[in-house]
Amino acid sequence: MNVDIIINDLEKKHPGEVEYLQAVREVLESIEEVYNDNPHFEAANIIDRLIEPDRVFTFKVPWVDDEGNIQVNLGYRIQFNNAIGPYKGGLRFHPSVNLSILKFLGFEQIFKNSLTTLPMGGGKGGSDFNPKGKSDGEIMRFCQSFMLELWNYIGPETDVPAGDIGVGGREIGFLYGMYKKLKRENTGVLTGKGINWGGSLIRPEATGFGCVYFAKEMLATKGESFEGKTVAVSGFGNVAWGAVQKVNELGGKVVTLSGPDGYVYDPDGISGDKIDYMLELRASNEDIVKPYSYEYQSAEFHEGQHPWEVKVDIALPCATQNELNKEDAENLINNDCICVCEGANMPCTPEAIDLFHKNKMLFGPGKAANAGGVATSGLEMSQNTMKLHWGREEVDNRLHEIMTNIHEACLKHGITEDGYVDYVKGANIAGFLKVANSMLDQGIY
Ligand code: NDP
Ligand code: 2IT
Repeated sequence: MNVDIIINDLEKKHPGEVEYLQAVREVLESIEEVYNDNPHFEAANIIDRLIEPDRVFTFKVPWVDDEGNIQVNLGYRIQFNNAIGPYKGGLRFHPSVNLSILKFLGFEQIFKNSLTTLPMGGGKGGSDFNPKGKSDGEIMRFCQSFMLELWNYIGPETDVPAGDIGVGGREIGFLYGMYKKLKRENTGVLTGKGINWGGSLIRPEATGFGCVYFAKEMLATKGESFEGKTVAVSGFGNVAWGAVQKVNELGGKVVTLSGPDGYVYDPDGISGDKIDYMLELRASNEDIVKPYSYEYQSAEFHEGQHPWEVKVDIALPCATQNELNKEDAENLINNDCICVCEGANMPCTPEAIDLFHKNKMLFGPGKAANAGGVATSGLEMSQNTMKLHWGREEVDNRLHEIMTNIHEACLKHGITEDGYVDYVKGANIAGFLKVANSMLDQGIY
């Protein structure tokens, strides 16, 4: 395999799809050695078959706003790879959504889902719809129109969407209602459902909890823990909320949150009712974090800045892709940060990751560290299939065990000669091997 040639060819086919090309390059560079050591992969042309999605659906989503105007957005579903199970992955509603972003997310999801140990393939979807400032009625009408197109392509054994940026419990409810009406079936076709109608306990918290469990495992390899550590978190959405809760439980102190407008620094720590306030802030549909600094006098707001300039022991980027760049990485390193663990998908740029590796820091890549969300979606699917409902402790224990297993898999494949663990390499190889071997078993189709 020659990574540069593959990426150049891919770029010719898909010019300008920068996020997708970035995600593919990272995986190929990590697995190059294993791939070349196993000629049967090349003989089956696994790479060409893996880097293109199985299929991509794009559709128009017309809806009527509160003023009676007819709006039109673009909708997408990408079914990337189903070698190990039904396509599975979230829906993102954000104005920045385009094919490149959804293809990067769908590609990452293949390996992430493989790492969870559960039978789920990779997919992703969404829309350039902007939920900011929309009423509940507008969100409902948009979701219903979106599902009117999507329903025929998905199913509990075919493709199971869930939430991502801009899609939480409310949106999943509206989407599920329309699916059920069209399909006339009460099946677990979406995950992240409400607790009264087939949802799983812990799913809302799962990505953030899982990220902190993963960081806890990484810290333990150095004899460290969250106890007494200061932590920078970015974002203030679903993932950030779960992470902040769990850091507090484990004795750490979270001192930042961020939004597209900048970040808040709260040296007193974000705990107790401040965590509940995050939900209020998110539900306000305003998409800015600044109001936190009006609500809590202890906090200061830094407009247009990244939280990574604050001196912390641990950094958990939980907002969006490429939100932590080389300069941010230098700031963290100069401030003696020991661990960076990705709650979001691909939040650190390749240059930032290079620096973390050169400085032998603990670095947990998103496809391993944020797999707790989709893993708990998998547990929701199991409960739906069995028509059972597990208690909080049971789900949390399973999530914890899955995160520990993912950490083990990363150690197995990521340990380098000097004993440093390259978790990027570990996660990519472990995720890849299971998918590639399944593709080999199932022939060419
Ligand atoms: P939410 O919509 O709940 O929150 C996203 C947060 O990131 C918001 O605070 C959002 O603010 C902020 N954000 C979005 N774009 C930017 C930007 N360009 N600059 C700074 N902040 C930004 O989404 P989630 O918490 O669910 O998702 C966060 C990340 O975690 C994403 O990368 C997602 O793919 C990933 N993830 C989510 C999982 C899940 O189960 N939900 C599972 C695994 C990963 P705003 O809305 O104002 O833009
Ligand atoms: O990026 C992700 O893993 C998610 N948004 C969750 C996907 C899911 O199917 O639960």
